[in-house]
Amino acid sequence: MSDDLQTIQADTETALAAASDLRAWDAVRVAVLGKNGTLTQKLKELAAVPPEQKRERGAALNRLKDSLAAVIEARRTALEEAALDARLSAERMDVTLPPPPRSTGLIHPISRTAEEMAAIFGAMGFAIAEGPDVEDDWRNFGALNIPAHHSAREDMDTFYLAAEGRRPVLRTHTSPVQIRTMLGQEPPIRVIVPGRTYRADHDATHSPMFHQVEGLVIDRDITLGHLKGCLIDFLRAFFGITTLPVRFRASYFPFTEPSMEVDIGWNRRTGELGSGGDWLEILGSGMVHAKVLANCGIDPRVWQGFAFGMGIERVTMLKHGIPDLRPFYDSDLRWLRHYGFNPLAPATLHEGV
Ligand code: 2U9
Repeated sequence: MSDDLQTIQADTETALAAASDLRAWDAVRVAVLGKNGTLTQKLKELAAVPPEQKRERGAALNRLKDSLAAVIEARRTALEEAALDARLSAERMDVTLPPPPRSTGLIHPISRTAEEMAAIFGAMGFAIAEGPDVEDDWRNFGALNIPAHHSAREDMDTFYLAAEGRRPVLRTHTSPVQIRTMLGQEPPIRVIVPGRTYRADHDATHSPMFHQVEGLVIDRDITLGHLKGCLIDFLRAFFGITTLPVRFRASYFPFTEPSMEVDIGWNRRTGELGSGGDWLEILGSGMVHAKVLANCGIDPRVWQGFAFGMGIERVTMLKHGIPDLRPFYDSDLRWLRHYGFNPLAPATLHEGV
C-alpha cells in the first residue's frame, strides 16, 4: 500500500480509538468517507492517475475503503454497546432496598379515617360522591326539609356569602351532595360523601371547618333492618372490635323519618371502647324522609332508603385516643409525626384497618 493510503489508515484507526461517543465517531466517519473525506478525495483523484497505474491504485483504494468501512462500523457497535451498558447500570433499581424514611411525609389522621371509611363502605358496594363547598340555600336546607324557622339557618350558625339575589352558603353538612346525586342519577343509589363542612362554632370541641362522612342508600324495599345491619358492620370494622355493642336510639332530624342516633359501648372512666357498660353517641341516621325523595323527583312509593352522618374528627379522636380537636389544623409536625400514618401502607380491608 502506498504511503498516503497507509497514513489514512493509521490516522483513521487512531481517531476511531480516541472517539469516546457516537458524536465523535460520526465526525471520524465523515472526515474519512464523507463527501469531502480523505479517502473520498483519493477516489476522486483516481481519474487523473496515468492509465498504467490506474488498475492497481483503484484496487488498493477499494480494499482500503472496504477495510475502513468495516473498522468504522465495528467501532460504532462497540460504542453503542458501551452506552447501553452504562445506561443499564445507571438505571439499575435495587428492589430489596427498604422503603424511604418517614421524613418523606405522613398521612394526616383525617385523610386516613376517610380512606378507611372508603375501604369499608367500598367493600359493601358504596361509591364515593363529592361536591362543592359553596352551595345554595335550597340544596343545603330546602331540599332536605329543613324548615325556615330551623336554628341551622340562623346567621349565627351558618356562613352566608354575599351575592346578588341568592344567598350562597358554606355547606353545613355534606348532604347537598346526596341531593345532587339523587337529581343526577336514577336509583338504585349507594354513595358515601366525605368532605369539608362549615358551621359558625368555635370552642375546644368545635371548629368552624370540620369534616363529615355521610352515606345514602336508595333502592326498592330498603328497611330499617338494612340500616342497622350496615351501620353495625361498619362500626365493628372501623373500630376493629367484632363484639362492639351498638345501640339505636330514637331521635329527630328533618331529613329522616324515623331518625336514630347510634351509640357504641365504652367505659366512660377509662375511655376504652367495646365494654364497660356506658354508651357513647357516635353517629346519626334514619330512613330518608319521603318529602326529601319527592324533592329530588324520586317516587317514595317505589323507592326507599336510609342515610347516616358522622364527624370524621370525632371518630378519629375516639379511635386513636386523640384528646384535643385543635391540633388537627395546626400543621405541627411534632403532632403529625406522633399521630400520622405511613403513606406506603394504605388502608385496606385485606390487611385490616
Ligand atoms: C339526604 C337525606 C338524609 C344524613 C344524616 C345525620 C343523620 C347526622 C350528624 C352527625 C354528626 C352530622 O357531623 S355531625 O354533626 N349527622 O346525625 N346525617 S342522617 O341524612 C341525609 C342526608 C342527605 C338527601
